Amino acid sequence: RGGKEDSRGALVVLEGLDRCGKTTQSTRLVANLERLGHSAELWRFPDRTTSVGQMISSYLSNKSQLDDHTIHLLFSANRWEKRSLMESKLKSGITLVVDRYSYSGVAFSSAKGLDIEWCKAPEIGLLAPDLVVYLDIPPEKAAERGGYGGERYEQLEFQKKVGQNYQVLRGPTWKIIDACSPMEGIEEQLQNMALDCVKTCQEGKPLSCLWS
Ligand code: NYM
Repeated sequence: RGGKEDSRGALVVLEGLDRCGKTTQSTRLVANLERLGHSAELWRFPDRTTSVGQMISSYLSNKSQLDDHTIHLLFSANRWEKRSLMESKLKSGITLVVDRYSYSGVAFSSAKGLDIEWCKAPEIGLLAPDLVVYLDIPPEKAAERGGYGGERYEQLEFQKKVGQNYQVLRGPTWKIIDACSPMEGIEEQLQNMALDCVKTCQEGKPLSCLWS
């Protein structure tokens, strides 16, 4: 235990409302980890490159209509189709920085009125993140940031509900960063949180599964 043979990468997830700065910060985090000598990759969900991902993308851009349960299960399937690759990357020592994960799945779908436990069920058995960083922004502030891009869900009233659902999902692996503070400060806090997490994973912290 704690020996080099147990060394694995960390699963770091960034969550937050649309336009909270997740994409910028996850990109910077990967660059910073690599600069410090860690192997790291940037992942995102939905992964729009797969055939399931293309169905999701077409739904998000209002080019297709799907029942709320159906699209929920597609988002989940999109994570399941990546699960084994995710596990093998982590086991080979690569840290994965993931822009959105199961928490987005649950927070967004339950904002439409779906039962939260029903929403969590298909996520059971996916890999549990070692760290979830929530970039906290008031929905009104997020809406001011250059406007929403016009995809489905990018509306103030909906985002308020999503924010409330995220609060319900918060657990012990969550860390909150004020997304309205200066960008450099966010970058530094995020880097320090991730480095601590990478260290505990290198020291042999076992991989676990959702929801734990
Ligand atoms: N989204 C994302 C969901 O509704 N369920 C999910 O499981 C995931 C991963 O898709 N508004 C929503 C949140 C976003 C949208 O994400 C697309 P992005 O980060 O804009 O590509």
